[in-house]
Amino acid sequence: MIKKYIYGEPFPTGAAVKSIAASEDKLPFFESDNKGGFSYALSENDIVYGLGEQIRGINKRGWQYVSWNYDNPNHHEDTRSLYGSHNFIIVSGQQTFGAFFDYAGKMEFDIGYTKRSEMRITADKNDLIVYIITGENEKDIVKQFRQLIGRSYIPPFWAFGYGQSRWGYKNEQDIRTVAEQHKAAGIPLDSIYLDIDYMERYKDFTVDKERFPDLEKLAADMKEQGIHLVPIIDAGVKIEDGYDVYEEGVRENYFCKNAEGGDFVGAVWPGRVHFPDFLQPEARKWFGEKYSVLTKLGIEGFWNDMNEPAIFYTEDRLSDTCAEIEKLTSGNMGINEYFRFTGMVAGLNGNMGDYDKFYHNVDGKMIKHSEVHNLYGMNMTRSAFEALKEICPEKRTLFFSRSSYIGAHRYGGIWQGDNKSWWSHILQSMQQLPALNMAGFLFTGSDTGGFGCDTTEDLMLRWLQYSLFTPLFRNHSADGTRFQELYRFDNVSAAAEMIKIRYSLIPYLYSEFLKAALNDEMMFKPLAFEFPGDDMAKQTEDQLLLGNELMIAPVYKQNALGRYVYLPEEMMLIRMSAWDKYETQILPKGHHYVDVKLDELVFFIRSNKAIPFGKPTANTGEIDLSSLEMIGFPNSTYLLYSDNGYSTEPEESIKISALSK
Ligand code: MIG
Repeated sequence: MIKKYIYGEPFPTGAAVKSIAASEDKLPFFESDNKGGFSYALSENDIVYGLGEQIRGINKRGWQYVSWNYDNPNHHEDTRSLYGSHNFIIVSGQQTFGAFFDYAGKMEFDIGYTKRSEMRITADKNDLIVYIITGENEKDIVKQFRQLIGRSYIPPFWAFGYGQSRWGYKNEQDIRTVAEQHKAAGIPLDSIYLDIDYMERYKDFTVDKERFPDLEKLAADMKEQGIHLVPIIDAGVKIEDGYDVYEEGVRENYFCKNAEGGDFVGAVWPGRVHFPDFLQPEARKWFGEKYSVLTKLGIEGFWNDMNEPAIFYTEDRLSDTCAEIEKLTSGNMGINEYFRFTGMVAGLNGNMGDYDKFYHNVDGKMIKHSEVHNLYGMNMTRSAFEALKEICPEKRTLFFSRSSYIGAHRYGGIWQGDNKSWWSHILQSMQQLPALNMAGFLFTGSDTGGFGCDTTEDLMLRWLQYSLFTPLFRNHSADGTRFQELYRFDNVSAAAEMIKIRYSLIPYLYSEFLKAALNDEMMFKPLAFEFPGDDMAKQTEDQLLLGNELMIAPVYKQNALGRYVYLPEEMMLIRMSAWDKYETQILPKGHHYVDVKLDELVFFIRSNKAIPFGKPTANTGEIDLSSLEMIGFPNSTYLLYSDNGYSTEPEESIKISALSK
């Protein structure tokens, strides 16, 4: 059952699609201070799940989190905010219930941080909606919540293939080389991503003619090899005379305004930019239609970046900073002045104060950005999604965004933002998955191999052994870091084998994805969601259930040649050294140390279950569902969901077939 409690005058976020009458009774479970604060007494064994894309564990207890969409490529245990804000939690224990705090501005979730036994949730203002969900168990609560917020986005089938990306591919030749090298190394590939360098001076919806003289031909040549080009679109629009997007936006008042009513100026990659006011329906429509500039050239997928929005600096703050620095440096700079100086410079990027300096036009009323901050990225992706439905109504377009809020899962996927080539970020990504699924984000994954910092071959192999299970499977790295295309490593064949196994698993992964999307369920679950009475399952932070058949337990520590795995029931271990070379072993419930060599993939099949397993192909276009075999326990049946892979009304093309072993 879902109950809705309204405080003050909440800004309509668009998160919920189902309208529910507000309850008149007193808010259960929480104590409200009627100033935006809510407290809950945590019992010793309560677990708190949720918060989507946040740092730390599957169990969120013991830290303070801040919902404030934020570009933080250097995140670690200390971080409080990441790219998305997903204010949905499930408390599981003494009392079990779900709670969604629908609020567009900044919120704090102190989950036993200030006081171990207290959870305190605070919105900046007492203008929000709280939804309380009770149900049979955690899965049931998630399902009800997902019905409240609407069906998850389903990408085209090809989006389940492997993607190669790097910030730094500078021209057409770089792209062709990536395609050739994958082919030469026998590594399947479905997409190559275009980062900001394809644009002319980082201007959205332009193509640099010198470096990409004929993008249409390049896209067509790639498509012939089964490869899709996926360009990036940034939120900020470059200020440049003669640039149509800039000029139209100014003319039609489609950009965010400053306090004086002029167009607000921030600085990001293109230099000085204006930010489209994605909260205006007309601005959304206008910006969305611009994607057709690229779809006309044969582009079928996009990733939306910098849409928190990230702001490197604003002119006002920069000039104040420069004036202050001049004062600080005019004399002999003491240590205190030195730290003030470095602090001020570092504080230019993503400065909280800058988000108070611009406004959205909502039905003629000027709303301060900071009050609706977390809705910006979602509305950028909404703009693209809604326009593309008109432009290409006959097929799904691939979309994923960096920034998001609850509800954004209806318009596209998200990637997990800028991570690092750190071992801890394999685990971090894994721990985000179930919480993201709870909030409806099914099409997601991490920058495989790590975005920032230099990767190593062993890190890449271990990362692949985890990422090959995630719907979005993309190798992405930052300019200036060590190259990490798989063909650059010594043991290319081990990496290639992992990608082939991915392709063999796609029929299963896609089927489980469709089931999760169509039935409002999770694809990746914490063990405790299926084994609620099992105390060890409740503590397991580095294994996940995948779909209804699998459990994954990747190795995420350097130089480890195995790991401890907890089996909540008897399971079948699958050990693959190649897509067509595997051993199986049935292991009893309990703790096991499992050897996993660097070039092996190990995963588990649950009791009395089996999964379909296909043959690898060069790309998803060649996947043949008639050649599936079944791996797993004898006498088990699997229901395979499949469809034509592109229809925008997926349920019309769904085929369900029973496979048995
Ligand atoms: O400030 O476009 O998260 O994936 O490669 C960095 C360059 C801007 C951030 C994205 C990353 C992308 C990068 N972008």
